[in-house]
Formats: sequence, C-alpha cells, structure tokens
Amino acid sequence: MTKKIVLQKNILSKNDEIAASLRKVFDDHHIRAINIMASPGSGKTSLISHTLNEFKHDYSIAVIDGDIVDLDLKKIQSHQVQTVLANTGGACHLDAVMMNKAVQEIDLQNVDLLIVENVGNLICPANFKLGTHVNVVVSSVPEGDDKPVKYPSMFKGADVVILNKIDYLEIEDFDTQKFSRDVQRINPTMELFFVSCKTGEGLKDWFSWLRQHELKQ
Ligand SMILES: Nc1nc2c(ncn2[C@@H]2O[C@H](COP(=O)(O)OP(=O)(O)OP(=O)(O)O)[C@@H](O)[C@H]2O)c(=O)[nH]1
Ligand SMILES: [Mg+2]
Repeated sequence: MTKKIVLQKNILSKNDEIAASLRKVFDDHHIRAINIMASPGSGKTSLISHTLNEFKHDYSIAVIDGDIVDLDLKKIQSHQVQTVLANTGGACHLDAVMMNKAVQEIDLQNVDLLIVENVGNLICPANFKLGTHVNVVVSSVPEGDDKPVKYPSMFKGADVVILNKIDYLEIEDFDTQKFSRDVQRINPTMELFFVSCKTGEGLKDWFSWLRQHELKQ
C-alpha cells in the first residue's frame, strides 16, 4: 500500500515538472491555455464550438482533443483552426506527457489561445496538470446538482465552472441555489456561469469573462 502511494506521488511530481515546462513554453509564446474538463457528454465540444465561433475571427486558436476517436476532432476541424488529437490510448485523462507530444504538433508562433478538451471524467483529470492557465469544469443539468459534493477535487481545482444544459431546468429536479452554494463553499473564488449550448443562453457571460481575463492583451 505504501509503495503504491509513493509510486503515485512520483508519477504526479514528474507530471507536475513537465506541466511546469509546458507552462513556460506557453508563456514564452504569449499563449493562454485552457483545460476543459467534465463528465462524458456534458457539453465540452459544444462549448468549444461556440467559443470558436465567437473568437476565431479575432484570435488564432488551437484545440487539443484528448480522446480515443476523432469524432469531436472532426467537429472542431470544421472551424478551420489548428487541431491535434491527443490519443490517450484508452486512459481516462490527459497527462503532461501526452500534452507535450500534442503541443509539439502545433505551430505555436501562430497561437493566441490553446483550448484542451480533456477526457470525459470527473476524477482523474483533476490530478494531472497540463501547464494550462485556466481550468474549466463543465457540469450539466441532467447530471444532477450533487456533482460538486461528489467530486470536490475536480471543483476545487477549477477556476471556472460552467453549468451547461440549463434548457433542461424546467424538466429536471435540479436545485441551482444548492449547486451554486456547494460550488462557492468548495472554492469561493470560482467563476460560475449558467449556459445552454443549445439555446445560446448565458454564453455571452462566458465570452466576456474569457475576453477580459485571458484575451485582453
Ligand atoms: N439540450 C441540450 N443539449 C446539449 C447542450 N449542450 C450540448 N448538448 C448535447 O449534448 C450532447 C453531448 O454534447 P458534447 O458537446 O458532445 O459533449 P462532450 O462533453 O464533448 O462529450 P464527450 O466528448 O463525449 O465527453 C450532444 O448531443 C449535444 O448536442 C445544451 O446546452 N442543451
Ligand atoms: Mg466532446
């Protein structure tokens, strides 16, 4: 048991080292990098598509898709931005080694914003830093309002939480006040946005935040 814990610590500290060198690469190239994490199907690719529609004409954007198939990649490629599939080979998260490999396929001279779609999972991605500046967690109404309480590590490490699929609020038994309270308790400095990638509601608040905090220079 102790050996297992030491091995896990070693793996994570090696990962942190590579993530720190990736962060330096991003900073040297004046790139802001965002790691989008969530359960499967909560709306990561949909959020990225809307974000690309909003910003791709004013900024140069690249997307790394952590996945085992290229379905999402093809959707993102339709936006004519640089894209890389970081094939996790079935692993439940991206790590800094996979990220490093994917980053080497990108022409960094021509990127202002790098968006990473992490593997759909609310546990493992929280432990593996990727050198990104901002961690975004997408939660969605059909998943239920208890996700912050059940997966606190994921929410604790987030800078932004986006509650997606608010078009389902009318038919779901989802308590938005409880969700907000729990998110605030776990991480009081977190930004919280309520959006629907289907209707577009709330997305402008996310865009404004991104513009002001990450794209202002
Ligand atoms: N009703 C509704 N459906 C949505 C919304 N956002 C996304 N969807 C749908 O939810 C499904 C999953 O959306 P994706 O954007 O592919 O989710 P994802 O998190 O990228 O999924 P994985 O990559 O498979 O983990 C798709 O059928 C979307 O059309 C929303 O706000 N409301
Ligand atoms: Mg996706």
